[in-house]
Amino acid sequence: MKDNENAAVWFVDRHIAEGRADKLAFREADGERRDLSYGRLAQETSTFAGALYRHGVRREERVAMVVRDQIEFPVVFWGALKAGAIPVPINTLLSSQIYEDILTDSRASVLVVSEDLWDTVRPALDGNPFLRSVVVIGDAPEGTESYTDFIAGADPVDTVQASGDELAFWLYSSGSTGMPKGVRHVHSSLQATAELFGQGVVGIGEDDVVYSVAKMFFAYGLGNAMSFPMSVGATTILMGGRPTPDGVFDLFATHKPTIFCGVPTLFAALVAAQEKNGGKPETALRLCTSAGEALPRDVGERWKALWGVDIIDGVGSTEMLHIFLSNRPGDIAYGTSGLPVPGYEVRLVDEHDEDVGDGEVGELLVRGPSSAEGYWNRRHKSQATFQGHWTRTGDKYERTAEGRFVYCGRTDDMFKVSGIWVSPFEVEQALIEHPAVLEAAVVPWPDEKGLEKPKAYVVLKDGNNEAEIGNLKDFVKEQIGMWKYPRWVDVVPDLPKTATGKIQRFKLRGPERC
Ligand code: 3SK
Repeated sequence: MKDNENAAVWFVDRHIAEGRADKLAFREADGERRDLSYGRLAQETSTFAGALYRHGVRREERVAMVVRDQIEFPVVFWGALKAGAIPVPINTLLSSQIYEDILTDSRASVLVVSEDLWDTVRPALDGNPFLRSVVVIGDAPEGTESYTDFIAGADPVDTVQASGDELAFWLYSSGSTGMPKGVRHVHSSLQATAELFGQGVVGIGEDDVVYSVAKMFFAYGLGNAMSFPMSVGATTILMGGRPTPDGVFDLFATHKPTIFCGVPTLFAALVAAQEKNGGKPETALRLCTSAGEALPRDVGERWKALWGVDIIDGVGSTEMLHIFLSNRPGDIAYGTSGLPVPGYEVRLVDEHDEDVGDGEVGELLVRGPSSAEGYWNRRHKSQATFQGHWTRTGDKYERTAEGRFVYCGRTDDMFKVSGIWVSPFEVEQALIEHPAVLEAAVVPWPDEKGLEKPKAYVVLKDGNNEAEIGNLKDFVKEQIGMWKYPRWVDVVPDLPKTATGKIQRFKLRGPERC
């Protein structure tokens, strides 16, 4: 991509010049099960851009998207970029109140919504002074326009010239607490992540078929399912609905993805389901990626034993757009987040911003070409996160003597027991090594003296009951030491999580925590 080029030229229009007009870009595995070739994608994005102009949308105006993983997602996203507008994909699992907050905060003038999400989005629009067009993909309720009518008769337009430094799109980071923040990204970041992680680490190529359980509104899914495959002319399988183990097994058999991008909770559920079903799964997979939270070692090793395919676990952030620290094919240490992705640099620092040595815990800072421009209208938060070239992640890590990074928790999840730091993640890893435990979350809880001790919430695997977990406290003590074991264990049906699968430990903490 040239410095003065709109990202849509490299990701969309280039494929026509390179002879891929007939190549399959996107295939829906559910819903209407439609296909979209690179040729049609190029045409439809130019038409969508023309429709935006016709509706009076000007450069830099925001086009909010509450759109499922379906073929209109890439059309609206790249169509908006072609017009010089700013697409703002939004999590499809939010409440009406949060949609109202985000739509007001972003001041979007156009909103595109998938039909089945309309009932939740509709109450968010009352009194919104910024929206001029509300477009529903499907039948248009009163006061909206159907997607078909919105684009009907629009003249396709040429992609506007834009520089790599110009703002291209925003993503609202889910934020484990409080109101999501609009993270502003530039055109060149899309290509940087596709080249550094997608091509450089995953080795994605034109013949790959990708399936990502992380949806495209999430930075991890946007790269996995859209920009990485589109950077090489590969194919993506889209599933709009919620992934279940049976749904994923079906998709593996029918669509034969070669790259599967998952999250730890789903890998754990797939391993448990496969172990229960028995037999050796047949797939076309050559590599899996994991992110969202650290992949427990046990889950990675059991997946590899069952499928014979590695999972490269990595860590990224919405602020850095994608993964910057990762294991690599052929160089994997399960239970670690691997090494910096070539093209990124990382540091671990203490509370005085001094670098810490190997074996010590510090906050992870990262620098690289895909960092965001900042948050929208959050000056103090932007200043606290984006410090010169470095971006603070809020994650605590330890670097081993071999240079691999081991996740220790969020800066605000760590707590001290008898004056020694405890990483909830380490205790959770020990708990899920128990054969009856599917998932675990550990939080500080005050004992009778008001001193904080670990408390565990565990979800059992299907078919297991409390009688089968035996003494989980001793089980943990034996693995990771006396002071870290959970003093209380509650068996629960599920754990509170963000839409992208991160455990919301703050929801489990006792009210007394200072
Ligand atoms: O949570 C992560 O690890 C992640 C990875 C890629 C892109 C975005 C995020 C938040």
